[in-house]
Formats: sequence, C-alpha cells, structure tokens
Amino acid sequence: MTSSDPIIRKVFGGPCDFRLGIADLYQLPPSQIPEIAFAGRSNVGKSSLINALMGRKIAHVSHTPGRTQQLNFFEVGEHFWLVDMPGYGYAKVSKKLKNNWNQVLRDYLKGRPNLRVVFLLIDSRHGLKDNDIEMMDMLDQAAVSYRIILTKSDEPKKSDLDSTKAQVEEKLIKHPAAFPESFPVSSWKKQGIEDLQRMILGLV
Ligand SMILES: Nc1nc2c(ncn2[C@@H]2O[C@H](COP(=O)(O)OP(=O)(O)O)[C@@H](O)[C@H]2O)c(=O)[nH]1
Ligand SMILES: [Mg+2]
Repeated sequence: MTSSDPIIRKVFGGPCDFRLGIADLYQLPPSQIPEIAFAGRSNVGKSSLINALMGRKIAHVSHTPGRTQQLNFFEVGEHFWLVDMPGYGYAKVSKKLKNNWNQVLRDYLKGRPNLRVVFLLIDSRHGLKDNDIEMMDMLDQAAVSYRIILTKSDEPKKSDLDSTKAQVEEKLIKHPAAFPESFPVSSWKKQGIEDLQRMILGLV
C-alpha cells in the first residue's frame, strides 16, 4: 500500500481475511458490518481490481473464467466486508445453474440492508453487454445502489474510452439505482485505484 493518505494505508493495507464462500443463502453471515460488493462478467478484471484495491493478492486472477459459483466474503479489518460476486456471462454454465444462481443473487441483493453499494465492472474495451443490462435490471429491482467501473482503461485509445464512457452513462439514465457517472480504472497501471479507495471510505 503506497498511498500517502494514512487512512487509506490503514484500511486497505490492514488485515483482510477470507471469511467464507457461500453457495446458498442459509450460509449467509449476519449483516452487521457495511458490505461492498464487486460484480461483472467473467474476465472483466474483477480479481485484479480487488487485488489492486487491497494492495495484495486476495482474489484469484485467472485465464479460465467461470469457475467460482459462490459469493466470497473478505473481512477488511473492522471497517467493511468485501464481497466478490461470481462472474457471469460464461457460456459453458448451464441454463439451470444460471437460473439457480440468479435466484441466489436476487435473494442476496434484496435481503442485505448493510450492502452499501455494488461496483459493477464493465470492460472498457467492450462496453455494456446484454447480461450487464440484466444485472443492472436485477440491481434496480432490488433497489441496491450501484456504480459502474470501466476496467482495463489502459487498453483503449482515449477517444474510444471517452465514447464508451458516454455510451454507458447514456444507458444509466434509465436505471434508477445507478450512480449517473462511470469510473475508469486500470489495475495494471494503478489508475483510479486511490479514487476508488476513497469512494469506498465515503460509503462505509
Ligand atoms: N490491460 C489490462 N488487463 C487487465 C487489467 N486487469 C486485469 N486484466 C487482465 O484481464 C484478464 C482477467 O483478469 P481477472 O482479474 O482474472 O478477471 P476476473 O475474471 O473478472 O476476475 C487477465 O488476463 C488480466 O491480466 C488491467 O487493468 N488492464
Ligand atoms: Mg476472478
């Protein structure tokens, strides 16, 4: 953790422990501490972003997407719980499994008053896909506030990144639970990471 801000160093550089992975909601721990969740398509760069935020490898970075079908909970000191949601949009997952998961997710999102925000990650090279819109609809229906993070912002040209950002924000107008602005980040170049850490501190 290289931030010059002592509070960021304390929170994001302090203890972060894997607490549990749950595949069913009866396993859900009680909701006392604020929760911050990360969602997005498989391969969007979610594990990399979580690792960049925490300044260490806590989430598995993989080239074979779609393996984890559970909600993974990490306890970040006494400050908040970080929830790694399973990546979606992986073609090899059966329809039945997908439906089961959607039900688990819906129940989680609806029944979690301490869930402060879902960061919904979108690949800045590809923009919004149909299953991202499905996820946004699910979040709107559960009335969980969410913010769009544009990942891998080191890849596209600036003009392309700007137009993707504008396109995404145009769509957000129709989504009541979405924060109207989107946030480009690069886990590789460490761009936008400290802003995101600060944003999280403002929410917990
Ligand atoms: N260019 C670029 N690639 C990234 C970045 N973050 C992740 N990736 C790559 O995207 C792929 C998927 O990353 P991963 O973090 O495993 O994504 P997840 O499946 O969403 O957890 C890997 O090949 C990463 O190296 C980034 O900031 N910039
Ligand atoms: Mg991952």
